[in-house]
Amino acid sequence: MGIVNVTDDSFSGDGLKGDPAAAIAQARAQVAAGADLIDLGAESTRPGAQPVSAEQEIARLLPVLEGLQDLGVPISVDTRRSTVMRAAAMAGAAILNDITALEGEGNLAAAAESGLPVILMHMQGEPGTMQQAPHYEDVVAEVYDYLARRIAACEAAGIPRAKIVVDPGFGFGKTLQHNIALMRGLQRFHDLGCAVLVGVSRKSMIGGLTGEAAPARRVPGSLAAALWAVEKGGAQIIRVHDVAETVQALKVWQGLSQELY
Ligand code: 8Y7
Repeated sequence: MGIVNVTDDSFSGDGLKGDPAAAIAQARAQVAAGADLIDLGAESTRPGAQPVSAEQEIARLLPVLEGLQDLGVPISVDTRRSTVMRAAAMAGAAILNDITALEGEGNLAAAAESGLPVILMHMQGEPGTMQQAPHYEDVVAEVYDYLARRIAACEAAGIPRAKIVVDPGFGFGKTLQHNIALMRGLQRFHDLGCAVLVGVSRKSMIGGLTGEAAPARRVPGSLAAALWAVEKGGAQIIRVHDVAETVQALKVWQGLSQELY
């Protein structure tokens, strides 16, 4: 899954300043590089980021969705708002990616009515303050139980388990130790009966393990984490900034592991 941001800033320094043409070109380049999905987001959750209204979010997303009707791969829309979910679904979005696991007002209903698959991500706290003091007794068990409860809420709202992807939410209210524990415990999440998504591309976890402060220089570490998540954790979807690099790494891993030759 290639990441395309139409925000004024982003965690990874690739914010495209709300320019639809640049976002469209980036999505097409990622598909050419081998992306099977594109995740499109218009709201930065970075601490201190400018708040974006629902109207602005929709105004940024729609021209990009319209410009990518013929993209050839499904587009997920990263949003926490039910109004944005409805507008995105109307404009051709194929998946809803909600970092609040559809906890927002009306989100379960909007997602169910859309009939689209959903990505449920775990987060402790709120984006602006979640990294101040993350705390868990048993991070894997707590994140697992939270996702199990959100799957149950989805099913009660009419979203079948077959349309749900789960995501432990790396970096969202987690210390380096929590992120490492979740990576090591990733296999456990398959008991939920859903596809598992991992998003660690250029994140602080890579910085914490390497000492590399600049997100743009965390590509090699992100590749190592992606391979680990697939090999040891059985992750089915890897959310990344660097599609060509990740696809090449995965092709080598697949060639070596699956007796294709
Ligand atoms: C994730 C995400 C971000 C993630 C899912 C970044 C929107 C931060 N991270 N969505 N979004 N999972 N499902 O560094 O890990 O890309 S934003």
